[in-house]
Amino acid sequence: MLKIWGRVNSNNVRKVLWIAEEIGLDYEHIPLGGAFGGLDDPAFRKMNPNGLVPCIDDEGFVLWESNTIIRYLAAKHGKFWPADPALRAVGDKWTDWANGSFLLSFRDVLVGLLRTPPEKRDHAAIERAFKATVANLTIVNQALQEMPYLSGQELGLGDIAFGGFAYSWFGLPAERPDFPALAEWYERLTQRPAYQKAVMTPNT
Ligand SMILES: N[C@@H](CCC(=O)N[C@@H](CS)C(=O)NCC(=O)O)C(=O)O
Repeated sequence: MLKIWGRVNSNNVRKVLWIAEEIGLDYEHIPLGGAFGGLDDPAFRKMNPNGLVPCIDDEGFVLWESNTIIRYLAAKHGKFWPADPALRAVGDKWTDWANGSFLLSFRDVLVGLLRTPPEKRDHAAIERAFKATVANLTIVNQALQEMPYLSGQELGLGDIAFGGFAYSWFGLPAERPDFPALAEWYERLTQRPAYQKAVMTPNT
């Protein structure tokens, strides 16, 4: 059976759990990292020498890197994996952008507001990161004004890669600017049982 390692409050882990749920896979989830520890266990390091989650073992095939994992599961099961290269690239673009661009700004917001006690926060750094996050979300909002999903006409990998960040954004204890198209897309995600189960878990 597919095994998935990783704590559920990690957006990189959430996307893997979410796609497994959307596809309807049988899997075993093993919480690891953060408060669960275990990243330095020799057995885990052997699977992922980076000592990071998520990591999967699919019947003996071990894989790490969240975006690679969701691409692998999509390709293997023929879901969220359009044959048309251009259509596939639309989803791929957002998948790569989510971690390669968006997370660069959002990480400091998340860590600052959710994982740092108020008295220890670097408010200037959080404000800078928040502004950069808003600029990035303006791009997402614009895209969602033009198509119902980040991956095109249907839910796809780009949405799955970004959906965890959206959940964190809408749960932030901060005043957020209005992004109507993003909010409407997010509302649709929250109606999906797989998203509810895999992504809408406590952030801290
Ligand atoms: N690029 C990697 C990043 C993996 C990563 O940074 N994982 C974090 C959680 S999001 C981690 O394992 N942190 C240590 C911990 O959870 O204790 C991926 O997308 O899988």
